[in-house]
Amino acid sequence: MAKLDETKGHNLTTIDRIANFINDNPNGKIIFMVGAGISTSCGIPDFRSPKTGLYHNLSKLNLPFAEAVFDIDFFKENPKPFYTLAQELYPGKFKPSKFHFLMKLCEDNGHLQRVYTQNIDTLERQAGIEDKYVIEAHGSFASNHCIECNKQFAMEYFKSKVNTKKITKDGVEFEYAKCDSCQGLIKPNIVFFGENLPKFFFETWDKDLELLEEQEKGDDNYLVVVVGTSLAVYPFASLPSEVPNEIDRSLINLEVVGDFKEDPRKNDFFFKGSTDEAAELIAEKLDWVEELQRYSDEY
Ligand code: CNA
Repeated sequence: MAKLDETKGHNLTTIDRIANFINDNPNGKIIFMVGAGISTSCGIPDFRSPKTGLYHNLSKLNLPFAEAVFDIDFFKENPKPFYTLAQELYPGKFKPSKFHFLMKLCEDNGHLQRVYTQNIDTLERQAGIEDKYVIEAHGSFASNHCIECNKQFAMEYFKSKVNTKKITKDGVEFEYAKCDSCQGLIKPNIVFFGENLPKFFFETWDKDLELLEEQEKGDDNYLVVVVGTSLAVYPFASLPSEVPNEIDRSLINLEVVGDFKEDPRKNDFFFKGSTDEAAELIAEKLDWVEELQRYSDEY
């Protein structure tokens, strides 16, 4: 696909905006808001890309509607589609992308404020980004709980059940992970439709938002970079619209989405192309190419 770097009246490209921000501001900090698009090059399909997205591929699971795989009421009735998907997506099978490592390099160089991620693949942490910077807004596979009594369980228990499927004459069967206290179903702490986002997501965003609002008063400068997301799932999708007008927003994606489309601002930047290509171009401008390659090679 042709790369389009729209400049909307300002003379900088998106890549230059991000690279210059880092070069020119010793205290400059970036808030990344990311989605499934940063992990597609790792081999994990996103939800909504036509033909390759998970929703396109879910027909084999006989779901009443595609989102049912992440619907808590549906899971209570039939956990099998989620188990089938979990088996495909389980962390440990994938290597972080160039974009994950670019965010890690931002941390290494003191330019990372936060990574808000909708992804459940834990690749930000696997890229080495310190936990305090990563907000997994939709949870992850890392911990598990009973959906009836909330008892917490170690990752390994659910993992072992997901990985011991049986092939029967009726197809694939799983032995579902059940709570040893109440026999309720156990599921990873991934936020399903109909469940609340974790408290720390809202608490951290409130604090970061305060910093953005007070930028004028402090020594730090901030830039918001939205990457690889359709901005279709709320409340995460509303984060870019809450960013104060004075803060520049950049979007790196295959398409213009969400608030960048509905309520575009003069100081928005858009790079139309792959997230890994953007990572390489930004690294080139910053002389980070070798480190980026090293992270990728040594993983
Ligand atoms: P989505 O709705 O599938 O949107 C993905 C977006 O990324 C689309 O706008 C694509 O055009 C764009 N995109 C895809 N590949 C690339 C690429 N290589 N370069 C640039 N842009 C690209 O996914 P969202 O993250 O917006 O939706 C939120 C859901 C997806 C969350 O609840 C996640 O849990 C869920 N999800 C997570 C994963 C994962 O953990 N890797 C995978 C699939 C879905």
